[in-house]
Amino acid sequence: MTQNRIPPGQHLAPEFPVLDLGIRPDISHADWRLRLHGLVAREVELDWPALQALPQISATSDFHCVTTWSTLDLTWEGVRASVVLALAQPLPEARFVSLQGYDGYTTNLPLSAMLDEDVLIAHGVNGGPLAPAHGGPVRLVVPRRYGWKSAKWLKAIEFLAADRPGFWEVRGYHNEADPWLEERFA
Ligand SMILES: Nc1nc2c(c(=O)[nH]1)N[C@H]1C(S)=C(S)[C@@H](COP(=O)(O)O)O[C@H]1N2
Ligand SMILES: [Mo]
Repeated sequence: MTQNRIPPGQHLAPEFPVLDLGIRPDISHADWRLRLHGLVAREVELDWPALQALPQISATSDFHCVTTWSTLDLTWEGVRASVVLALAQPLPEARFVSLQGYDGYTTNLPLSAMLDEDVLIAHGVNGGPLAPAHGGPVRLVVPRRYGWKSAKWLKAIEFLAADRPGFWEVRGYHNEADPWLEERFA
């Protein structure tokens, strides 16, 4: 059964690898903020207690990095991205989001993809808090896209009318990043 859960060109990693640009920001729970801005009716700055006060869920999904490793059955704890985004009341013109991490990393998604029910703003994985190396205190998890769309150390979500390619997207990675279609490079 595991086999048909591994997208083409991927292989199973022995554990959950760590991959990023090598800048690992050290953000305490007390210092963490998530800013929602751009085409919104209400700009929001969420802190750790405010995130904890939202409805918490736990959801299991698979993770596929474009460098060909996959990790199955990661159980994430956090808040549905759709719940967080609704706080800002996105304007009708908003059709894309730009995600920014505390390391300066950016990536982009259609707003509709951010609203998929399996997209999580996560602060825990596999029964423990999200380790700093995996993007703690808080990261995005987008199971239906290659891992580079799952921004670690999540700092800001900007709502846009026009798409704005992120760090890897401007360096030749595919804008859509569906692992089942092998959308690796543009
Ligand atoms: N802020 C930030 N998020 C990031 C990255 C990064 O360099 N910076 N790398 C991406 C890539 S390419 C992958 S595969 C995943 C890896 O997540 P992991 O280190 O928890 O396995 O994080 C993604 N999110
Ligand atoms: Mo990746």
